[in-house]
Amino acid sequence: MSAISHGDPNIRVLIPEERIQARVQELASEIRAEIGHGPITCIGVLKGSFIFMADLVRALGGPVRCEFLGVSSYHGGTRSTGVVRISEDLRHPIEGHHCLLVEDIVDTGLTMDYLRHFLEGRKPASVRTVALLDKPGHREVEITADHVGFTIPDEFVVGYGLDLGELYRNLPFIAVYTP
Ligand code: PRP
Ligand code: 7HP
Repeated sequence: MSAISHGDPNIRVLIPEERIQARVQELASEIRAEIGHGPITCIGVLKGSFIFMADLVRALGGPVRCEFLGVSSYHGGTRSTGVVRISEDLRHPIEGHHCLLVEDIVDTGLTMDYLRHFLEGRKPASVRTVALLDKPGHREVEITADHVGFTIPDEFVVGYGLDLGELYRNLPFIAVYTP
């Protein structure tokens, strides 16, 4: 049996696909209501945000630029190393742009905190943040995304872009992983 099937004994569905899809539409409406209908530069944090980013930019509609930052702090495990490493920079300048940092999850908060400052250093017109998942029980820095899809308990989750050792990103739902 495939390690990513519903039959995997290590995973339990936490947020089904339909709820994610409905919430992404709502988030897009909230974000457009806040930023307006002008251009938004969406900056997806790789790798985890790639599926959320793909769904969100289509839901946002209107003029949208897509940029990505390659970042990693978990290095394959279930605990943050506390060191945020940028492995791939933005391809284009964002000076004067209204930017939206797109994250799959805020856990310790270290990544979002670091990236917010990093982006502000590039002189954008504004930086707003969206995270599909928020795990507030695990914070090491006080930060909350401007827009949050779901608040989840302090458990390790996989699916919809989130991985464990690079597996499970392709699940269409969010699941709790228990070894
Ligand atoms: C994950 C996730 C966020 C970050 C959140 O990335 O995608 O970017 O951790 O955690 P934090 O709030 O504790 O900083 P990871 O380092 O696992 O890399 P990946 O996205 O390539 O899986
Ligand atoms: C990073 C991360 N990656 C996958 N699942 C989680 O619960 C995570 N928290 N932070």
